[in-house]
Amino acid sequence: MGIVGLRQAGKTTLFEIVTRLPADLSSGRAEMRVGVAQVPDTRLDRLAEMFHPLKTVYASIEYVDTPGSVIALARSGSQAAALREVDALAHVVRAFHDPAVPHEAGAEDPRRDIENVELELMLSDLAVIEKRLERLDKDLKKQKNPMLEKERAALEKARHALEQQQPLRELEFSEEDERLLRGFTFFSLKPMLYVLNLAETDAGRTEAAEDFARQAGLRERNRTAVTAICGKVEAELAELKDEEAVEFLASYGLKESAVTRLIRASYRLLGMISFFTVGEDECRAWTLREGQTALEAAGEIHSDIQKGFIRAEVVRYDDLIAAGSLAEARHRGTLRLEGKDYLVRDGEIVHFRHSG
Ligand SMILES: Nc1nc2c(ncn2[C@@H]2O[C@H](COP(=O)(O)OP(=O)(O)O)[C@@H](O)[C@H]2O)c(=O)[nH]1
Ligand SMILES: [Mg+2]
Repeated sequence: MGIVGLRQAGKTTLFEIVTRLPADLSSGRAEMRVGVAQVPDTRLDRLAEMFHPLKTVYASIEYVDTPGSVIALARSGSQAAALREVDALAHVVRAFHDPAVPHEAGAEDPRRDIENVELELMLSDLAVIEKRLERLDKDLKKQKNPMLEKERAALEKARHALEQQQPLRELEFSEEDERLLRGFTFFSLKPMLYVLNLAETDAGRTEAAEDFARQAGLRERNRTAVTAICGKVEAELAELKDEEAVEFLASYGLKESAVTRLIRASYRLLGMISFFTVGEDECRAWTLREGQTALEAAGEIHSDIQKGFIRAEVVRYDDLIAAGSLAEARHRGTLRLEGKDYLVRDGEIVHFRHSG
């Protein structure tokens, strides 16, 4: 997930909180920085209580911090190309006021920033489309080709939307068009998480994201989510020990860190689900996309397990908790045997029977 936004919006602060990486003292660095965040999961915590494993492994998301302003970035060739590689964007939108931290566009105005950044991303996509269409027109003049015709039609549909200032993620494309367009890695087609960076005085407003989404008309938008966080409060929180953290949160009227919510929202927006493997050695969350099969799930763990796949033993999280043990779940019949094509669902505990 690429963290983008205007200058001084709080991108690096957010990046360092979610990845728990130390502050980068070489301020003004020009490169992108990559880090990994663990995805908090109370289900996995509960499974670990049941199995007392030596190790508990959470799912993870890779975040990329981008330097400077996304507006400059979208206009530059090489950095824009690097950012096109991410699966989704997290746009950090500044909603805090601090005279000591000047805002790139004057005063803070989240809706204006969202519009401006979206416009820039759409212009960048449009440039890619124009270039490709020019090429396609030349090729199609030389010779008819139904595949290229299809590509041209999909690109023209995309161009039309962008000219109406409609981001591509809001369109409905056929599966074939979606496949044709995927290779262009358009910015405005990527799922978008808006991260409102709140003022300290608003840190306790847990409804801030929902309110803003409603006011700004972001709720109905496809592949779009909104979450809120106060970068400054969370950065201080990250420095504290557990007991102190609880007290600190309470002083803002909060029960949990907003980071948990933010990482979960990222995971959902990316269309990821988790299945679990359990045992005395390890309890672990593995990542799949919705609609992937038991055979693909096996491949996530090891290619040998995939190759030697015989059956998957599957039990829903709630059923395992209700049963209290795998043996009891088997006894109750809530633990099932499934084949290769079984579609794994979020929260299932899976054990693969395999040969070799
Ligand atoms: N007052 C206040 N300052 C913040 C907040 N989040 C970040 N900052 C400050 O804003 C400045 C810019 O933050 P940074 O994360 O470097 O922004 P970036 O340019 O988008 O990477 C830093 O001095 C941060 O300490 C916040 O929630 N409240
Ligand atoms: Mg930065």
